[in-house]
Order: sequence, then structure tokens, then C-alpha cells
Amino acid sequence: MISKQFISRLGRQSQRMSARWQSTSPFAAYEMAPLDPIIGLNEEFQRDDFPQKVIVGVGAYRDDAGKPYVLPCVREAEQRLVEQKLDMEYSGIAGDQKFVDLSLKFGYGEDSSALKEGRIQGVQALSGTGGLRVFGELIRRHGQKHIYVPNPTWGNHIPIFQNSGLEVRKYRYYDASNSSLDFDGMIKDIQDIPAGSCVLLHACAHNPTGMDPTLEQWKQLSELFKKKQLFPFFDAAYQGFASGDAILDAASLRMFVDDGHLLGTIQSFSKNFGLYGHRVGTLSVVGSNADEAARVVSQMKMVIRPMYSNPPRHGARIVSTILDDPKLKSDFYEQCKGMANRINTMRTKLRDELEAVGSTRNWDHIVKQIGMFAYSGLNKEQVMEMRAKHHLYCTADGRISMAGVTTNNVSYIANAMHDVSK
Ligand code: KET
Repeated sequence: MISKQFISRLGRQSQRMSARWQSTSPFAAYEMAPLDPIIGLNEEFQRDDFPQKVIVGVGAYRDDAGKPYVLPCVREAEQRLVEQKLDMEYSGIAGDQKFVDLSLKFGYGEDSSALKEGRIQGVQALSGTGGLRVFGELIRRHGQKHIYVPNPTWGNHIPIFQNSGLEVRKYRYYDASNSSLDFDGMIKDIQDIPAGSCVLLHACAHNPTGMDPTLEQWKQLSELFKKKQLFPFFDAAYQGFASGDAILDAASLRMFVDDGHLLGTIQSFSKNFGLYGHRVGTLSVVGSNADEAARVVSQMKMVIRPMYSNPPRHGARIVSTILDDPKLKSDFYEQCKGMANRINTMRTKLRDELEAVGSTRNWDHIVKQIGMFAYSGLNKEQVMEMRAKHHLYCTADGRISMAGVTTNNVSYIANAMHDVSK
């Protein structure tokens, strides 16, 4: 039998040996990496002990008391799932097929003819981020060398695609001097993109600018993409958060499919279903026929299996329980609209408060923008000053998550913004 004394003697011996080996640590050259520009803000915020500190960084919805919000339809679906005492076996590599089917109907439309023809197929993904990463890898393996993204875009798009081995190129998107969409610049740049290139579009509620093309402009883009033979890729992370209506918010994607484009899409259920930590999403393609779409899905599985094997089950089950039940589905549409409405109320309040505290700058863009964010126009120095002086945390590009603005903190935020911008 091994005695306790023997184990502790071994322990002392190991300590002596490790002291000798310390100088040759395999980790000795590792440098401390910088904090992530969005998620890393939470860490900085945690360390701040100022009582009135406010964070409007990461795009995660809060209720008017500033608390994380679980949609009641999600709670109800969870309850039903618990009662079913489901098994916890591995999912397939492509995830939960029922979830994928319902998710595609949610994105592309219940009566999409391309969907009925079997030309749209996909896999469950580790939310939007995971879907983007698999897509990047997939197209690089199949000959793409670069991808075009709007300038600016969600910060993480760039390293996701670079890590997939793609060169990331940008097209004009935003006119900072007028706080508006630079549609002419966008068209001009897209005209110059080489045929066959993949171009990422935000399906709605563009992050970070909150400025989307109008439906007429989407139509022009669709025609241009066709003429230039470009390969559209939609990032649909905010379906329901732009107009409050998840069907309206899918208009750009559905228009492109109706116009005959062959494309890719990622859908995230983080924001609209509030399932952030459950990592629920879909990666899909519209192919020229069902066989082609099936071949693409088989290649997605080749990327997924050695990367993370298969996706988690619970969140996908929640979404499919909701989308498969008429009552829960209509609850979802209403509750999603409720979140979008609260954000819009806060947009008006923030603009009004800025005027009330005496700011003479024009803040109308805060009301004009849609989705989760206000792209305030504050520069990096002003953001850092707000952080140091007012303990108000937003991203360095001046993006404010409107989902974190509440009746209680809106005047505090307005004061801080005014103080650094007067
Ligand atoms: N696309 C866009 C445009 C996006 O804003 C996000 C997240 C994602 C994809 C990925 O989300 P996921 O949870 O992986 O489905 N944006 C917020 C959160 C983050 O940075 O991770 C944000 O910009 O705050």
C-alpha cells in the first residue's frame, strides 16, 4: 500500500526538481496578451470599485433595471425540456437537424422556394463567431484568398478571418463627418472588387454603426453583386433587433435569395433569443441545387470534426422548442420586439438628456441609428477620458451599447458624454 508519508516525500522531491527546472519553462517567453477590445472591457469594469460605474460595452441586452434578461419564452421552453428528461448523447457533427431546419425557416422565410427546393442547407454552429470561423476555413480550403468586410465592422470579424488564413480587405461603409451610411463610397468600392470574391454584409443592425442600407439600396447592391459576380455572405446576428420585427429584419437576405444569388449566411441566436452563453447559431449556404448544398455541408463537417467535434445541445433545443410551437413562437416575436422598443426609447432619452445637460452638438444620429449600438462619434481620447473621470466604459471607437442604457443611468451617461465633448 502507498502510505501518506511516501506521497508527501514524493511531493517534496518534485518541488525541489521543479525549482531547478523553472528557468527552462516552456512558457517563459509568453507575453501577457492585451485585453479583448470588447469582452475585455468587462474585466476592467470588474476591477473598478467606483459605486456609480457604468458599462455599455459588449452588446448584451439588459432590462431597465440593468439586469441580464432571460426571455420568458426561453424559460418556458427550458421547463418543457427538463420535464422531457432528454438524453445527453453527442449531437451529430452538423448538430441538431430539427434546430437547423427551424433556424433556416426563421432566417430565409417559411415559404422560401429555395428552401423548399432543398438548395439551402446548413449546420448548427457555435453561435455567430463559430459559424464565421468555420465559414472562413471552408472558403479558404476551396480557393478563396481574401474576404471583403465593411469599414468599420464588428472588430472580431478581422481576426476570425485572418485566423482562417484569409486576407481581410475593406470596402467603404460609413461617413463619419455626417454620421451616415456612405452609400456612394460603398458602391464605388464594391464595383472594384474582383469577380468571385466573397463580400461580407451585415444583414441588419450594422455593428458598430447602426446604419443599414434602405430596401432600395439593398436592391441596388443585389444588382451590383450580380453584375460583378460577387459572392455574398450575410452575418445575421441581430435578426429582430433592428426593427423589432424578426421577419422585416430578414428582408435583405431574403431579397438576395429571391434575386437568385448563391450565398452563405451565419445566424446567431445570442441577441434575439438572449442565449449568449449557450452559443447557438447556424451556418448555411444557398447552392444552385440540393446536391451542391449537400456537398458544401459535407465539407463544413470536415472542418468541424477536427475543430470541436460537434456543437452543444441545450441551447439548440431551446430555440427549436420555441420555433416549433405556435404559442412560444408568437411569445418570442413579442418579447424580441419588447427588447427593441426599450432600446429605441433609450435612444430618444439619451439624445434628449444630452440636450438637457446643455450639449450643443447634434446627437440626432443616436435616434436615427438602429439595433443595439449607438456609434456616438466620440473619439478614443474622449472615450478614455470618460473611463478615467466618469467610470463609464464603452469601446474605444465610441460605440455605446444602447442595451445597457436604462432610465436610471441615462442622465449619468449623457453628463459624461457632454463633459468630454463640450
Ligand atoms: N456578428 C456580429 C456582427 C456581432 O456583432 C457579433 C457579436 C457576432 C457576430 C457574434 O456573436 P455570437 O455571440 O458569437 O453569436 N457582437 C457582440 C459580442 C461580441 O463582441 O462577442 C458585440 O459586438 O458586442
